[in-house]
Amino acid sequence: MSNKPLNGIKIIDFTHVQAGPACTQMLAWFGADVIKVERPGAGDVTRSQLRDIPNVDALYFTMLNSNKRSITLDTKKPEGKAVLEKLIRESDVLVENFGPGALDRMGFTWERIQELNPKMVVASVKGFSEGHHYEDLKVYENVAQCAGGAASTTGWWKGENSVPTISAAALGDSNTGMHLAIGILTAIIGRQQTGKGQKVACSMQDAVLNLCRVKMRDQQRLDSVGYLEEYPQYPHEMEAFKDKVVPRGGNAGGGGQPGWILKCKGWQTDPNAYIYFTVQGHAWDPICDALGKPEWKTDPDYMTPKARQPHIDQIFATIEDFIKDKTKFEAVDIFRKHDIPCAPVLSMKELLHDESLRKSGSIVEVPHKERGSYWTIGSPIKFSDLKPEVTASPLLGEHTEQVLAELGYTKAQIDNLKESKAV
Ligand code: CAO
Repeated sequence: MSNKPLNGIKIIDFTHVQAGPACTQMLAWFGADVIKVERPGAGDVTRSQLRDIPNVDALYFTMLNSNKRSITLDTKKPEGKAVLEKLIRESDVLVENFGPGALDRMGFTWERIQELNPKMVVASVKGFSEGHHYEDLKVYENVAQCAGGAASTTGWWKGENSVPTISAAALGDSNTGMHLAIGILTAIIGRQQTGKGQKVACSMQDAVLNLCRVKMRDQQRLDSVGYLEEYPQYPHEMEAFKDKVVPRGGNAGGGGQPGWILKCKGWQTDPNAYIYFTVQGHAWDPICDALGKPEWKTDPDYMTPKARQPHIDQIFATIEDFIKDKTKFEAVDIFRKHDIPCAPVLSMKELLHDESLRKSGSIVEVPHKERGSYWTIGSPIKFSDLKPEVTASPLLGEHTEQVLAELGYTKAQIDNLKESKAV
């Protein structure tokens, strides 16, 4: 294996489902030795969830656990605890996303871990942060999206579908894992200065809220100004602001630039025949040129963003009319020549087969012992001197004997551990 920046960092990966595994997978891509610790016989629940091939690790597992090693260990048995203690003594980081208190109940409190290895970084994902009035709650993705402000601000503000809405993007799970990865790397750098490890925690609520920063901005603007001029409710549906609660904005831009999802040729039958179009404030002239509407450049009703806002629906309707005989790709090809920020709405099928994504390593095919091969999402972070290579997720307990041998266990001791069902 070529030299990678995190080579030499040993991580006990006590994670399951998505939030924790996404974090440790990324650290494994960058060179860390990530040892996934799983319950004998069962393993991470995602191994068997939503299987597409009988008796083979599900894609849910393989796509979140590449580049790791797997050992089985019953950490509630004394023999299993002893193995974990040895591992803790020899590792740099322990990452976990158990329900609240589970690690303590297992006997591995922060104090105990510090006794075993004062240099250890212990990183946790929980639903809510320590001391929060909901700290005892177990949390999954959509719960976090509701608790972190994403659901109340996503979706439609009128009609029968005007309910808080969940994003398909894993804002609660993988996003929290990415935050945690930053925390772990920071603690490792901190340890270089102090010689000591520390506890790193990221709650799913906080990680979602961190991505909803602009909505918290809007709440404060609403409190002081009384309305939000870039929201689709302004200026024709001002009653949406009367309670001074940030309303859902449909597909509006969210920043200072109005935007919307617009229909292209074929939208009647293709659910993704759309583009996202942004009316960038200072780039109005190119939009007028692209649409063949030069008169709008000097029309006082259209010249400034403020003047345009009351007509924004009509502007979007005009653009839709212009692209109604063009596919989403043809439409983008026209607008890109005018430097207009826009993109086609891409389906998962299109993304999976996207040549550019495959070329850049963002979508990769990985050989797997039991599946044949599978496609997964590679590192979204690109480096000039590191090309993360994605290797298969481990089978359950594939590396148990190897890791135990590295910890100094003899063949006879390993057999004893197997007999006691501790591994
Ligand atoms: N050996 C022995 N016991 C083990 C073990 C092992 N190798 N690995 C886990 N366990 C035990 C734990 O110690 C715990 O035991 P107790 O509850 O008796 O102390 C038990 O397994 C269950 O752990 P859990 O509470 O984490 O599992 P759950 O399925 O009930 O809950 C989840 C799952 C995700 C809701 C919960 O873990 C959670 O809230 N995690 C924090 C937030 C989070 O990360 N959520 C996102 C998950 S990604 O969608």
